[in-house]
Amino acid sequence: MARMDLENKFRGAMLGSALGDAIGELAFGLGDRAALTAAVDRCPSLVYTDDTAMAIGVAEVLVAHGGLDPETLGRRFHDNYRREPWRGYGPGPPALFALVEREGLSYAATAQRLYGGEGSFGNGAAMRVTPVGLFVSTDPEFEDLARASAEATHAHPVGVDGAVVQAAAVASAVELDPVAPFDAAGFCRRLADIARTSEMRTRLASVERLLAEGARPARAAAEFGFGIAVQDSLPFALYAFLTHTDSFENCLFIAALHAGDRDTVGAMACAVSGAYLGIDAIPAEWLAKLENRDLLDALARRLAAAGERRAARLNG
Ligand code: AR6
Ligand code: MG
Repeated sequence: MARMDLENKFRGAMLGSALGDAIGELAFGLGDRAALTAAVDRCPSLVYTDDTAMAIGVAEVLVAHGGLDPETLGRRFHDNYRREPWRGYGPGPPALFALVEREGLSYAATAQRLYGGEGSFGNGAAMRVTPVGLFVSTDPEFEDLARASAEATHAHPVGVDGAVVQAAAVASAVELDPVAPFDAAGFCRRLADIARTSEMRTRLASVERLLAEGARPARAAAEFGFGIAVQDSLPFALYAFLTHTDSFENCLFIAALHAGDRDTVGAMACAVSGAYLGIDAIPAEWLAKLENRDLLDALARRLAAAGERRAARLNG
């Protein structure tokens, strides 16, 4: 893919995900599209939450080091959390950081001690994985890098699997031509092939079935549930994208107005939509209000350049 096309898609994914996060956060308590549009119009600035703060951490490490490992990434998350603890983090990451400070173990080893020793299956590893999906595209190391990015904070196999599946969704969306016909069932099946846990595979099969049945968003949301677990929230985010592949706005409204975990479902769905449709599909008035837009934009461009250098190295 030419650099311009690639940049267009990378910017669409990074800025799109941040908008899904910020607008999803505004959507809590709102019932319909008119109310959410009015809330966005009233807002002077669209402020993102932990989802985007952590995605920025992942992107910063990837562009600085040309790769990542759980320890380097854990340190970056920890530093960014110290600067902005108010971003709305789930309980897991702050507990992890406190434990690392107290006991001095590695981030990955400490992550294994959370939640009674089973590790987190929250959607935190999936919500922030967009830069990995962009950076590695669909090359053979893709799964290792997605896995390593999760393991800094999430040790539960389902929590890690969610990150691998979401990274694959972003990577596939980059590869696909938005003008060609879209095979939603095929997209789902490829993700199910990549998933390692029966929980994620079963849920991806449900997404495919709901699409075939033409299920309305309320039914899909009720089937997946409204929780923060990645096996509940990621399938609904994929449903929102796959039922509205032609419109970033419609994807965002479905994700933000029907999900339980609105900011994170927005972030995940809109990362994939933005990666598929590119930045030009995102409403300019939303982009104009996005907090730290220039930083996100610069990271997306640097990821595109780094991803290209990496592809050249792998191919040559
Ligand atoms: N057993 C029971 N509940 C669990 C388990 C487990 N093994 N793992 C996770 N949970 P956490 P995150 C539940 O704290 O994944 C922000 O609002 C538990 O209820 O690891 O980074 C973001 O915007 C726990 O509180 O954090 C996202 O919405 C929850 O999953 C979200 O938080 C989250 O897991 C990201 O959370
Ligand atoms: Mg959040």
